[in-house]
Amino acid sequence: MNRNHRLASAHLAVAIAAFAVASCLGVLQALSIAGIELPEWSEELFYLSVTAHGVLMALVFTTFFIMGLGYVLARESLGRVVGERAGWLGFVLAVGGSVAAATVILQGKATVIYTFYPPLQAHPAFYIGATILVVGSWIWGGVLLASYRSWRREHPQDPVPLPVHGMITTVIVWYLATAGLAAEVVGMLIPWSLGLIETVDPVVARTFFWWFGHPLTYFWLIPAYVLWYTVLPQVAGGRLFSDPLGRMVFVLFILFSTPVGFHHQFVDPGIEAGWKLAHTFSTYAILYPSLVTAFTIVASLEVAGRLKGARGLFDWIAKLPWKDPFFSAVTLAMLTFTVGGFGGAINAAYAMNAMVHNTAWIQGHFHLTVGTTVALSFMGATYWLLPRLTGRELRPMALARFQPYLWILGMLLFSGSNHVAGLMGLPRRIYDVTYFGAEQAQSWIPLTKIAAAGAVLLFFSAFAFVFVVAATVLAGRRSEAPAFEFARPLEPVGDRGIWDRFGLWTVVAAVLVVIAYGYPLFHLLSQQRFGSPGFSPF
Ligand code: HAS
Ligand code: CU
Repeated sequence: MNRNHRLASAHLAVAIAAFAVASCLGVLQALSIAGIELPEWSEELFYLSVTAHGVLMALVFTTFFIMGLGYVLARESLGRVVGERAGWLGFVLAVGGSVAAATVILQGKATVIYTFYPPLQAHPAFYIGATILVVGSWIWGGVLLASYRSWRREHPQDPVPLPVHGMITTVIVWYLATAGLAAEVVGMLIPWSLGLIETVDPVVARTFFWWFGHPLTYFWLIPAYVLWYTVLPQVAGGRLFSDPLGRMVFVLFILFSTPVGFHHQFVDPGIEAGWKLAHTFSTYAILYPSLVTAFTIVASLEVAGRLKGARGLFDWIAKLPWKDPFFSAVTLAMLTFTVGGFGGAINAAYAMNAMVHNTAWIQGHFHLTVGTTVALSFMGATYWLLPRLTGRELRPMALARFQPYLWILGMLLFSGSNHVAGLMGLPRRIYDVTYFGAEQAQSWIPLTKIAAAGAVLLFFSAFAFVFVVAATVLAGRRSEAPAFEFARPLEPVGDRGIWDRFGLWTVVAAVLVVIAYGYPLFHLLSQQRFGSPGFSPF
């Protein structure tokens, strides 16, 4: 194990362990929805599993992976991680918080799904554990910022290396996002679950949740973009088409990730239509950096193909290294995002949202976005990182090559059928899709079976991924660790420019958050409020 990267490796190990457990739960849920009898299964276990799967995948796997990746990139492109001891403290806190939350979930005392909407109420250890996980991640953010500052003092005029530009963006988005979460969890849910206050206001809590919940999705996505911009063109044998475009994209995420949360609350009463429209506009603004990314990355790949001798319109695609598991995983993840992102634009349109909200379409959408675009990018990143961190070759290579394709096939079936079933009215998060024999429900049932077949393939793909990780770490052939190389841009970058002014952009972003949430929250709170006591159905 590379001694410089112990802290990062510890984070990545926790991420992959969480992913392994959550993958097993995922396939059970899909089989259950398809009406397949599982031994000892019940409604209670189903919802427990949905909660554990969501929390472990969306909150634990992603956060730990991103933290690990951040440390690797800081060390390799800035040559330092400042405050490594604090980093270990953050790690211990994050593990402790996750274990506390996972324990009460598995005991059936926190069956509140990963969005933990009140009035569903969990055991206090769930909310406190989640808070401690976030505190751990704040320390990680502080370590990255300290490393950046230390580098900046030595290089006042240089543009920060792009991988770290992206990770600093991630940290800023995370701080802005988790302010909303802290208000909800510390200000409302923890005192409520401890019995210090009797009731909680669901609409206010949901509003704080989505202040956090949407930028959370970009907290997952930006590190994947970092890999696409800074590693993928290098692995493909090309150049990054434009470095400043990458910086602009990251800065736009700082600005527009947060003031968009009402697109999750179109059907919530109590929020004025005008504000829902305002958040719709900012949602469409946040499509722009992804469209720029699509252009820049495809152009970078074309450069790679042309450097390898392609001359025709599309023959550069065949010249790309499709057998490299990092390359295929990440490129398939990107291709998936063309569909998943398009679905996002549909969700963001008020009228169309009414058709898909709370249906299986949504689980189709987020298994394409976070479940493939992000997760498959991270799996690919693991194939890139492992030989560099362990000094061992991937083993078995054939399985690593095959795994991303199996994931895509499984996801095509799983997510495709969920999208269609959602349009036909299948609600999300339900235990019994027969609806006690309702006629409309008949049309959903074949689709749930296709989804289950997809989920089985996804399970095998996840298993293959975890197997490759374990086999490589334990028994991979030792060889000299390849260097961490990042893509060079086509044109050299000049001096530090406007896109490196993180302080300025954070202030602008904070102002946008205050505009987007200040008045709506003031308006909500100035009306007479009615709270709800807690419910736990199981
Ligand atoms: Fe979403 C719901 C809108 C992106 C995750 N989203 C969710 C939920 C999750 C989630 C988890 O407006 C469910 C929450 C819940 O439990 O209730 N989403 C959007 C929009 C975008 C978007 C506008 N979502 C994401 C990402 C996620 C994510 C990213 C996770 C990582 N989403 C919504 C809305 C809802 C929603 C509503 C609420 C629905 C409801 O009613 O509940 C945009 O950011 C998407 C922009 C993306 C693009 C695509 C660009 C394409 C690229 C790939 C190019 C590469 C190529 C490869 C072409 C415009 C960059 C070339 C390869 C070669 C070989 C040539
Ligand atoms: Cu959103």
